[in-house]
Amino acid sequence: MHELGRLDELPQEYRDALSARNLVPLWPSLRAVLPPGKPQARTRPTYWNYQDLRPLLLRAGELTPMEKAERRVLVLANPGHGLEKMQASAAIYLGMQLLLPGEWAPAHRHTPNAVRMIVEGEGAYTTVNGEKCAMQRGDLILTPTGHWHEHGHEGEKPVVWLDVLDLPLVYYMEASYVIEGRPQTVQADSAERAYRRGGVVPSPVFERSRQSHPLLRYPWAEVRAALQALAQSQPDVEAVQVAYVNPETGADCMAILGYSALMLRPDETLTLPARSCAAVFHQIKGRATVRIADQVFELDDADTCCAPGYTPVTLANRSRTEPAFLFIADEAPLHKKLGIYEVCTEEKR
Ligand code: GTQ
Repeated sequence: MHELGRLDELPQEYRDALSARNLVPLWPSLRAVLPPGKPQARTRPTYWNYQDLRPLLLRAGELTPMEKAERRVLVLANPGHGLEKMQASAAIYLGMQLLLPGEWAPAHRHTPNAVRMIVEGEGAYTTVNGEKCAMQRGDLILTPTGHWHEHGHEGEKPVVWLDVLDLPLVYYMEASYVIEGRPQTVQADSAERAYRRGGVVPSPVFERSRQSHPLLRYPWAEVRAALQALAQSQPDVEAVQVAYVNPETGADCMAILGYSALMLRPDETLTLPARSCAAVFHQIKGRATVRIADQVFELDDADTCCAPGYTPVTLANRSRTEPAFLFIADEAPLHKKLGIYEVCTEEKR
C-alpha cells in the first residue's frame, strides 16, 4: 500500500481556504480511518481485580452518601480509551456499584440499556418497571432502555454488582439522557415465574406477548444448572456456554450487547476464535486464566477483564477439580445488526 500525501505538503493558504469552509482533504487521514487489513483498536486488554478495588468501593460508601451519588459506582475504565471516557470498549461500559443496607438509589430511566450481574451481598433488589427483582450473587437482571429502575437494600451487609451498559455507544450517538422519576408501585407478581419451566412461555396464540423484554431476571441457580446439565449431557460440546435470550423469540436478550455464561470444566482450556467484537469476561465463580493477545490475566471470584475485537482469547480453568464459571458480555448483537460481525480467519490475526 503506497504512501499518501501529507497535510504539510499542501500550501498553507490552500489549507486555510479549506478550513474556512469546513472542508477537509481526505487523503492525509485516509489510512487512519481505513487502516489496512485490521482495525486499530483503542481497547486494550485490561484487568480489574475485585479484592483490590473492593476496599476503594467500600470507601466510596463512607466518603459519598447516596444523596450525593445517585448511583455509587466505580467505573472500570479502559486506559486505551482514556480513563475519563469511562469505556471498557467502544460500546461497553462497566461499573461496580455499591449499595449499603437501608440505602435506596432513586428511580430513573434512561436511553442506554443496562444489565446487572450481582457480585456479593444479600437482601438488595432492583425494581424494573414495577417488577421487583431480588439480587443474589450471579443473577443477571436486565434494565432495558426506557425502563424505570431503582435499587433498594433490605439486607445487612454491603451489596455490590457489576453494571454493564451500552452507554459509550448511546452517548456517541448523541442519544444518551435520563429522566428522574418517583418511586415505582411494585407489581404483585413477577414475569420471572411465568417464564420458568419446561420450554413453555405464557403466550396464548391470540395474545402474544408484546413486551420487547418479557424476562428481566435470570437467576444464577438456574443458569448454573443449565450449564452443568449441558456439560453432562453433551460431554463433547466445544464450549459449555449458554446465552441469555428473550424466551419469547430466542433472540439475544438485549439489542446492542450480548450476554452469556460459560463453564470451564476442571482443567479445561478453550480458545475462542477472534471475532470483530470486543468482549468482557467476569468470573462468577472459580479460577480462570484469560489470555488475550500477549496479556495473561488470572481471574478469581468477581474479577473482570476485557478484550478488544479481532483478537483470539484463550480461557483456561486453573482448577483440576472445580468448574470455573464466567459471565461474558460482548458487542456481537451490535456488530450483527451493523453487518460488520466477523469470525476472523487465520490470515487476519
Ligand atoms: O444503576 O441506574 O453504572 O444509571 C451507570 C448509570 C448504573 C443505574 C451505572 C446508571 C446506573
